[in-house]
Amino acid sequence: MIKLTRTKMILILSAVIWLETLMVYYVDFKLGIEGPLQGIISIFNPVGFILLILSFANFFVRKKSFVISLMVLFTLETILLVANVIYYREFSDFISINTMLSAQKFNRAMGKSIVTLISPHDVIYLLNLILVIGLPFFAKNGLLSIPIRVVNKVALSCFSAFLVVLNLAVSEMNRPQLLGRTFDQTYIVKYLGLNFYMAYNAANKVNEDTEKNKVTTVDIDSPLQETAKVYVQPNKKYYGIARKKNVIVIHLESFQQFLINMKVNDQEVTPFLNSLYSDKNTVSFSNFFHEVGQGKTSDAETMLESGLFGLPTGSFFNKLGPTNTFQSAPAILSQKEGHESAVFHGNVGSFYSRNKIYKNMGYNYFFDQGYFEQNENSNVGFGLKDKLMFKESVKYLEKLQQPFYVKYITLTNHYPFDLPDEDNDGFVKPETQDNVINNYFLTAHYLDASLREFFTYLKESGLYDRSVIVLYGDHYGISDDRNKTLAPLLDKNPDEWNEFDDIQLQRVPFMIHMKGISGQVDNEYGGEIDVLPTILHLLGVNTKDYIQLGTDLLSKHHDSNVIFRNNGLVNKKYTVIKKSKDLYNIYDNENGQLLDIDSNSKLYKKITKKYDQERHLLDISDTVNQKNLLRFYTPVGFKPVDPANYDYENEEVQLNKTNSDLGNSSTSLYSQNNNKSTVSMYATDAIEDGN
Ligand code: GP9
Ligand code: MN
Repeated sequence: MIKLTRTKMILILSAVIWLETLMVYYVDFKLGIEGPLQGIISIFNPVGFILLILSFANFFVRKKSFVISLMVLFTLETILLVANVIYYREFSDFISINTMLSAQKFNRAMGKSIVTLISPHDVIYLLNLILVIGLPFFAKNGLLSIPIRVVNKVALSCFSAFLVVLNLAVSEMNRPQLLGRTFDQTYIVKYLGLNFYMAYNAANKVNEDTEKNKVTTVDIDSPLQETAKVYVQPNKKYYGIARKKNVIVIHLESFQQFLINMKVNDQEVTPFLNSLYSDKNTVSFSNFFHEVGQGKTSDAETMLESGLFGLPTGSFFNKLGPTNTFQSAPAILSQKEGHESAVFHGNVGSFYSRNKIYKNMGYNYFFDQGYFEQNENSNVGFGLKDKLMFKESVKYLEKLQQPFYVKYITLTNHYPFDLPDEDNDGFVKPETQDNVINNYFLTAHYLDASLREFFTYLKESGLYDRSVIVLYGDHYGISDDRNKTLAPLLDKNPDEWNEFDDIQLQRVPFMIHMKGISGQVDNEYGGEIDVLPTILHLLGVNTKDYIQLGTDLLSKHHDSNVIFRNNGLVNKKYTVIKKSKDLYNIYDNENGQLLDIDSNSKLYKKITKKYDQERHLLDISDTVNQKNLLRFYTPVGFKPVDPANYDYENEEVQLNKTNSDLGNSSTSLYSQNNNKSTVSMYATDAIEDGN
């Protein structure tokens, strides 16, 4: 009979959970582990936490207490693992504290016919049952009664904690801001392990709840009063001109305004967008800025859909989106104007918790990566190449009831801007010493070509005439630390580059394209927060009762102060950066020079007062979001969204059912085309498409 010491017992049981966790990672979960470093991290990430948890039993001196606590901890770890496996099989997601508390969903997975969710290798978990039952038996031998020396106990726990910290450090190196930006819970599990994810999720939940619980219904009063002051009257010339049209929003990933009309090696980088920019049917903005924080793409989405800002740190989508109340574009348009809504995106649906948030926003459909045909060449970076995403979307788009509100989130023009050679149609990249910059022009060029193909289809199929198409760049692609290398391509001197230039480069495109709109390049200053009221007014929806913090860009009363999430303000005349509590750098936009004025001067005081006033909008936004205040306020005529009404599985079946249920009254393009698909009208030169 083997004589086990306490330490050996803990190590053996930890090893069992560790190996089972690895089996779960590689057999049950789809973590998208790529490359050797991620592989190594994923193999070792469970160790620290498991040891830390099981070694807790060491702190019980009496043998009986030690054995019982070890049994309990080991059983808990097993339950956690098995429950996650079963839950994942149903939802492709991990258990969060919220799902445990909202019994409905949890029970759905746990209560689902066990046969459908069970897999042959689950038999291995029975081993744990045997171990637990056998534990008191092993305890009979003498050695387990010898308590571990205090130093050793502490050493084991410290060593485990050290492993957790080491894991965190290596992961942050491989994926900077892993926790700060909380891209995706899959990433947290892949890099930091399931236990870490559960603990992190629980800590966040406690944090959020303390914030939210401090709140009462009257807390909405002040944001309501303040946003009422923000609202501006729409411009009669534009109000309602897109009523009952389809809305196609195209999110241009990492696309900066400087690309528009730019030439590299005598070639236009984005010839199609250039033509659109000055088209007689496009209102284009030349002084439009992104306003995202760490949540980047998701912050842009937050502003455009909800009219509120992202958070000061992290992504609102991940942190609060899954549980917050929204009054956002898809629900407003569905309720006011009858739009059916959908999102198309080539990445997995769990990224930025989109698969949860879109339900809270009232999106009828979300077509993520899994809905698109893929092969070994179709993906790059985060997912499906744009040309294929657009093409693949059409079989769903044509079946949406019109008018529809759809959003396309492009992906290929994303850091590090990789594009296989065979996808290059002959574009010659610039040759700076920074390959990221060089490649950026190539992927932007590719994105441009994918848009041309999509527009051609829209025209072919007739959708074009019935749609307003909104395009915007979500945020920078070239980060500030690369701007000096970029400068010569923009005909700027890198030695003179400064913070003023960095801010000016945060311009991104914003274009509204619609047949019959009186097109022009509008030099008004604005930012992403202004898009929602602008679009809603074009569609003839009154925004007065909504808590939205931007102002209609087409209104004569538009507020042209643009505030950045983490510092800075730009308006028609000045660019202001706060350096410390009472020190502001104020630049004159006309010449880029620092204003040489005394901090006691009237002008300085006026500008800095305005700065603080405008930035107060961020505080209002944070209060509304962090306290989830929209749950206490429902605008007149708006029905709160029930996320349970939306299901993003088997969406093709849902679409077909709606089309056939509606019969002759179906307004989808497909129905209008006598139930004939328009997919063959889509032409792409993407090589993966067999061309
Ligand atoms: C991921 C994509 C990129 O799905 O939207 O997000 P980003 O890294 O730009 O925030
Ligand atoms: Mn982005």
